[in-house]
This record gives sequence, structure tokens and C-alpha cells, in this order.
Amino acid sequence: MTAVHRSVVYDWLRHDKKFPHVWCPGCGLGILLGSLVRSLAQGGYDKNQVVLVSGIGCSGRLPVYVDVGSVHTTHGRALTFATGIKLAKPELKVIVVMGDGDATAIGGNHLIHAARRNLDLTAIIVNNLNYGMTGGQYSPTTPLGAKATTAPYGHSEPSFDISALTVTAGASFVARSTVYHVTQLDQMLGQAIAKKGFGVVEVLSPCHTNYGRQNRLGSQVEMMKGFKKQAVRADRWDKVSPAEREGRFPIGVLADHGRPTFWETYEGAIERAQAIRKEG
Ligand SMILES: Cc1ncc(C[n+]2csc(CCOP(=O)(O)OP(=O)(O)O)c2C)c(N)n1
Ligand code: SF4
Repeated sequence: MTAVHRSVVYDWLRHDKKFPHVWCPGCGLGILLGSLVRSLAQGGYDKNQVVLVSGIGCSGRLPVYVDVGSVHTTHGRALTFATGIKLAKPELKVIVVMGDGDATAIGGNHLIHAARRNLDLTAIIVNNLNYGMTGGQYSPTTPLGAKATTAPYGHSEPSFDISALTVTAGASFVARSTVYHVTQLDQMLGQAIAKKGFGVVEVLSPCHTNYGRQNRLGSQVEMMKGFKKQAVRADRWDKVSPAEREGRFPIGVLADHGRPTFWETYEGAIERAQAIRKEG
């Protein structure tokens, strides 16, 4: 770590208050935390203008460690609190951190509607393929056939592709990366945070303690090597045949199109209402 990196980390973390963290040794969430604070520092944001919002879960714990205004809310409802904060104070940069369970099970409805409305928020969705905090139950992203404490004989449901789901629902920026591809992860987070509209970064992260152990995937290091093998750069995905796609996924920017944010379309409605009142 260079002196510059050390000072960035030191400056953006609540190093004197909240550490040691609660995560298992080797959990990918520490890597994501480093990536997020680097992206914020590199983006030149004022700490007083950034708000981190989360629900409940190992991933939901992340904002607690960052030295910005943070709101640790209820399971599945982080996007609703974030929506309120952004509408009340549009000048703030509001970033939401959720686990796959938080974002796509109990909070799934909020996720698709936040994308549809194109709310001006950044959603970081940590996909560790299970409910980590509560002991490894299956989530909507647990692959078909994988084991979970609630699927000891193999999961019998197909899984959501979080990135595809949010692209389809209308998010204006969607990217996927993993905690193995940390340089790319820094870039994806930086881009998503800088963009207007609903920006989603799906981050594949190992939960070796629960998902890895139940599915005999080996140590955290082995799971990281798995990400290296499974990930394909998005610009090369088209060249991968359907048979070769099995168990693999594209990483990089998956959608990037400007479209009016919720606030912009809502302002239009306000203007139309005011014009009618004036006339009438
Ligand atoms: C309303 C409500 N239901 C259930 C729970 C229990 N609970 C806490 S965290 C969690 C799931 C965590 O999984 P995920 O969101 O994927 O995050 P991870 O811990 O894997 O990062 C659940 C079900 C809760 N706290 N509140
Ligand atoms: S239970 Fe899983 S997600 Fe939670 S801290 Fe441990 S390794 Fe990370």
C-alpha cells in the first residue's frame, strides 16, 4: 500500500470508532469497502455530500465503517430510505449497499421500481449467492442445484441474474464485477457513482463461511480463483458460445444510456400543474 492509498483509507474510514469489523476473515466485503472508499476519494467527493444507506446483512454492515453520513435501516428497505433522502436533499450523492437477499428477495419490489423510475441513486448489490448473515439460507441468486441450509438436497429454483433484471427494469447504468477484479471494480463503482440516474453495480463476492462450505468450494482463495475462471469481459461475451456460457458471466459495463431521472420527469409534472393553475 502506498502512502497515498494509506491516507485515503485512513481519511475515509471510521478507523478510530468502528473497527475491528464484524466480517469473517477473508470475506470479500473488506475488498469492496476498500474499493468504495478509493472510488469516492478518486472522484473528489466532499464527505459531507455523500450518504451511504443500507439494509440488514453482512453487506448492510459496510456503510458503518465509512466516515460519511450513513443510515443503517431495516432489511429490504434501504432503497426506500435512500429515495426519501435524495428527494429531500437532491444535492447529496446517495449510495445504497445491499446483499442479494436484501436487494432481490425482501427488497425486490423496491429494486425494480427504483430502476423503472430511474431514481438518481447508486445501488451496490453484493451477490454472495446466499443469506450470509443468518447462516447460509438460499436467496433469489442461489444457483439451481446449489446447497443452502434451506436446500440441503440442492436448490430447486432457478436464480435471478441481478444485472439483467435491473437492465430490463430500466436502470440507466448497470455494471458487474467481482472482488477478484478489484481494479475494474474501482472503475465500475467510480462510473456508477458519477452517473445521473439509477446506477447498479453487482459485485460477486465470496461467502466462504456459508455458501462455500456448503458447496465444497474450498477456501476464500479458491473461490476467488473461481471468479477469475468464470468471469468474461463484457465486450467478449458475444463470442462465447451458449455451451461455454454455462457457469460463466460477463463483467464490465452492461448498460449505459442516459434517460431522464425521476426528479427530471417529476419537475415536468410540477411545471405543467403550475401552468394550469396560472391559466385557470
Ligand atoms: C424483516 C426481516 N426479515 C428477516 C431478517 C433476518 N435477516 C437478517 S439479514 C438477512 C439476510 C441477509 O442476506 P443478504 O441480504 O443476502 O446479505 P448478506 O448477509 O449475505 O450480505 C435476513 C433474512 C431481518 N433482519 N428482518
Ligand atoms: S458470513 Fe459470509 S458474507 Fe458474512 S462476513 Fe462471513 S463470509 Fe462474509
